Amino acid sequence: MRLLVTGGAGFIGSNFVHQTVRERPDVEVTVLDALTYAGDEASLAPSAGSVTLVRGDIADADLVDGLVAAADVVVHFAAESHNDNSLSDPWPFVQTNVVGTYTILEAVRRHGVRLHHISTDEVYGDLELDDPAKFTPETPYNPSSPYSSTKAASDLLVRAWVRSFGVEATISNCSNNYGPYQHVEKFIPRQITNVLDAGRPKLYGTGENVRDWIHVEDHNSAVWTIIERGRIGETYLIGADGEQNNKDVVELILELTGQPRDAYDLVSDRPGHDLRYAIDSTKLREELGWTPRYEGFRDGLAATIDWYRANEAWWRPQKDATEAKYAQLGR
Ligand code: NAD
Ligand code: TDX
Repeated sequence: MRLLVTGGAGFIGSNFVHQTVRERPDVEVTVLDALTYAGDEASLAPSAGSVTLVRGDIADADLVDGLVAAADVVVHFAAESHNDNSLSDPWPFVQTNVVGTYTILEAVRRHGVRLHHISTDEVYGDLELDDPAKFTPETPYNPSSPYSSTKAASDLLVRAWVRSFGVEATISNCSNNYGPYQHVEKFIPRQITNVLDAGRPKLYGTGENVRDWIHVEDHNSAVWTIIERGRIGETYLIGADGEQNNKDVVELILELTGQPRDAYDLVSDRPGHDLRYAIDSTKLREELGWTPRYEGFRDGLAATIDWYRANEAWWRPQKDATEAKYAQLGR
């Protein structure tokens, strides 16, 4: 199989590439990545000899056309992915997430190539803290931020291209990922690297917001399950029943790094901050037989802390610029 991975130098995409190279030596992997601030060639280092990296933009129709024509399957991870950035400057989110996905769709339509589109649970909006409900594939779309609204738009484009043009695509909407190679702007790596830097974790608001955490390896094993066994035109929700509020996560990071559990700062809240996400992954588990392998969040988080401790050379170049951006926002 010839596989084109967009966004393969980012967090989830690079982990997907490593998992693929490790477990499926018969797959020929090409990565298309613009290497924005969020993409890093160094994230692909462990698989360097086994993949081809093309630096380019998913909205570049000519480039995309040639790469898609030479592929059997496209897995589309590339996106602008950070909510806080989308509040400061929404335009790159419209350009990459909407126009970029449109460009990929037109290429797979022309060449009859199978597409798997990677999306997020944030397209469903948020849930109340005390609501037992979870998101299901039937939950109406109700995105809150420029980031999530452009991801919702990209999902709807994929659905329309399936129905109108017979494009062979599947979609997955996953909950919050954690693990190696995640940019230090994101919640868990930001707090881990703050502590490793003798700084303090920064909790937005009161820290009550709930996220449904999944290890990135489990997300990617689900993506492979859907590529191999998913029904064309279907949407699968990926989650591992990992609900935690942000305060509990910060306290656990502090405990695992030997710090007092109250050694964090409360900072100003994110505007429009979604309260709670929770995924019901019954369809993926029952229809396709997928199960997550990472059982305990505590063990996964401890391993992630060890990874950041051992890989300072990877995250250090991004840290100061990231914190300078947060300082401007008062967060
Ligand atoms: P990331 O920001 O770490 O990586 C995104 C990658 O896309 C980077 O390598 C970047 O260089 C590349 N990219 C950005 N714009 C591009 C363009 N115009 N052309 C080519 N490449 C471009 O993001 P991530 O956290 O790895 O997320 C990957 C995908 O998974 C996204 O589609 C995101 O919406 C989705 N997702 C993420 C999470 C999460 O918790 N991180 C959860 C659910 C879904
Ligand atoms: O310093 C922080 N302090 C804090 O309390 C940061 C950076 C975040 N937070 C809070 C905001 C959220 O409630 O932590 C939670 C997680 O924040 P992010 O890591 O920014 O993730 P989130 O906004 O939940 O979105 C993530 O999950 C869904 C990814 O960034 C998206 O790409 C994915 O679609």
